[in-house]
Amino acid sequence: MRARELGRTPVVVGDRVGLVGDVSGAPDALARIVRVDARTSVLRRTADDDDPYERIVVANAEQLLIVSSLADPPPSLGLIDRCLVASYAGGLEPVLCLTKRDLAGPETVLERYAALELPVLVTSPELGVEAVRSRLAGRVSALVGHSGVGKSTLVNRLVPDALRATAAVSGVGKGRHTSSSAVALPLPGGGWVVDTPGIRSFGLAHVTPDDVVRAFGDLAQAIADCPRGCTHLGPPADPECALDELNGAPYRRAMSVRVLLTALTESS
Ligand SMILES: Nc1nc2c(ncn2[C@@H]2O[C@H](COP(=O)(O)OP(=O)(O)OP(=O)(O)O)[C@@H](O)[C@H]2O)c(=O)[nH]1
Ligand SMILES: [Mg+2]
Ligand SMILES: [Zn+2]
Repeated sequence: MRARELGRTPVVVGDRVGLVGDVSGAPDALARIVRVDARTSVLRRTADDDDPYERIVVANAEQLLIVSSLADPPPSLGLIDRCLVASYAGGLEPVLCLTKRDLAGPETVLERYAALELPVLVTSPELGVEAVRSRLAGRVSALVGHSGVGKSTLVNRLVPDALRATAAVSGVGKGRHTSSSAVALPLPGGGWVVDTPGIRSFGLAHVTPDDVVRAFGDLAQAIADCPRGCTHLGPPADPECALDELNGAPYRRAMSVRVLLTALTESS
């Protein structure tokens, strides 16, 4: 339980805390959280873009696995864009995790994000999870995505005694979620994986275009030359955006980041 002196300080999954009391973990043992350590990263989302109430999805995660199924439900590029934006803004390294390869191919999704040079994991019941395992080894990673994309299925394959409930995709989009709270589980080889409940949208009311662009070293330097208040979308919105002066790979990356930034101007 929380100690009274914590006041309103939120305690979220991934937080590192100080405990006093009985930390044996035995049934009926009672310990109090007396301190929440400074966070190294914070993944935030708002309920939607018009409701600026911010919630923290996970604290201290180093990686965000953006989980999308290739079919059933079909991939939502808009949600992937939004999760990428939140990940860059929150200081997490994004990883694209495409599930249900047995049902459809990954080509269209991969093409959209190619210039971002993201790590990509592709899974299916027939493929082993070794690549996922080595990606997560020794690090704190969170899984986010729509309901029914296979987050808990993947966690169960990584952490055999996790026993996370999974369920057929029947009520997706109707507010039915199989997992109802975020849980951090220790990985057998070290590191943690955080399974989160499915989300329908990812509100970005708290994110500015600069937050996103600054996650890319070369682009961060370039936008120092942008006019004040530039949204980096290019003409006609920003005819003097310095991203248009780039060439080669940085230019291609900048144009991909622009695709993501349009998520900030659309509603979730
Ligand atoms: N064909 C196929 N089905 C899969 C795959 N991965 C998961 N599934 C199925 O997809 C359904 C949903 O999986 P879950 O793991 O419960 O999905 P979730 O993302 O945890 O869903 P929420 O907890 O509601 O957010 C289950 O019936 C799984 O068996 C896959 O690679 N291929
Ligand atoms: Mg789940
Ligand atoms: Zn600009």
